[in-house]
Amino acid sequence: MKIKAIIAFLAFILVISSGCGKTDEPVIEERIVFGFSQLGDESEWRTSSSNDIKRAAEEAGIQLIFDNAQQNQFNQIKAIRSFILNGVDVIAFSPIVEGGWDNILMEAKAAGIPVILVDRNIKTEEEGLYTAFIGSDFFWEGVQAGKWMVERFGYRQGVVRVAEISGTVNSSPAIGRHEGLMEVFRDNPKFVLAFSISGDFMRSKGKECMEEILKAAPDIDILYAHNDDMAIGAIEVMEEAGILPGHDIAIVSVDAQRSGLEALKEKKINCIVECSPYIGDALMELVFKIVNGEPFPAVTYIEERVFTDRDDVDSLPVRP
Ligand code: GZL
Repeated sequence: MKIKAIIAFLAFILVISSGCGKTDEPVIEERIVFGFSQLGDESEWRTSSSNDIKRAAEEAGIQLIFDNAQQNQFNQIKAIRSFILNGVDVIAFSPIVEGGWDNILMEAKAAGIPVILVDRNIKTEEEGLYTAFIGSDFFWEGVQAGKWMVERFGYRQGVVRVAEISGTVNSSPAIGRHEGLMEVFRDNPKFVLAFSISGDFMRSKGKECMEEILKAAPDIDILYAHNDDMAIGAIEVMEEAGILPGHDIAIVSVDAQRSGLEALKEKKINCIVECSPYIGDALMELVFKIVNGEPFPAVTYIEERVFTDRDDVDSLPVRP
């Protein structure tokens, strides 16, 4: 009997020491801490982007530290540095402009913290300063805008004159959307960029730009606005001047957010190239893969569509 008792006791010790016995200690999963620097809140698109990232982090159980830089690169750099000092697991940011990021990204690299570019891209002197990019192909968007112009106006005799209200100077969307359009115009020389001015992706500046365009190039056929907010601002000025938007002057916009789609339904905008801010879930998936050491794509382009005033209204997306 004694032997059996001793064996049972030794077995008990073995089980406990091996840790395979049941423990009532709660297993606390370490939550991923994710620092995100948002560039600002200049447009409907940006608001949708911020809301989607917050929603996706909440649903993924990721602890999000969110900073709004109010359209100031220095604030973004400060936010990224604070994420580094906080020792977050992953940093991501939507870079307001392409340049000026090398030093802060070298600090993140030295701290061993992976960095994801979200939405916009950057240019750096050094290679390998960020881990992945997830966003849109802005050059493709510019090409789609140009293709619609050729399809809708290519039959015209003579020159087709286009004015451009571009986004934030030196931002990757403004650069890509311009270069994509120029690519199409190189193959269709009857299309001429008669005037270009930056509206910083803001509705208020879109109004100011359209006033300038009506002074400098009143005889344009098409307005190309790099986002809906600036297109809506331009529409207000056109209507105040007795110009029928989408008719007297055709309008091509980018984003396909709520106000742009409303104007498309009213045929005040003729074509919108979609730029999707709804990348929150894909971003969180990328964060998990990077943290868990799983394979992940270095570049993820979001699928996007082109909407026109000839689409069935019921087929258009409904935006929150
Ligand atoms: C594009 C994004 C742009 C949107 C604008 O990915 O960076 O910035 O097109 C927004 O509406 O302001």
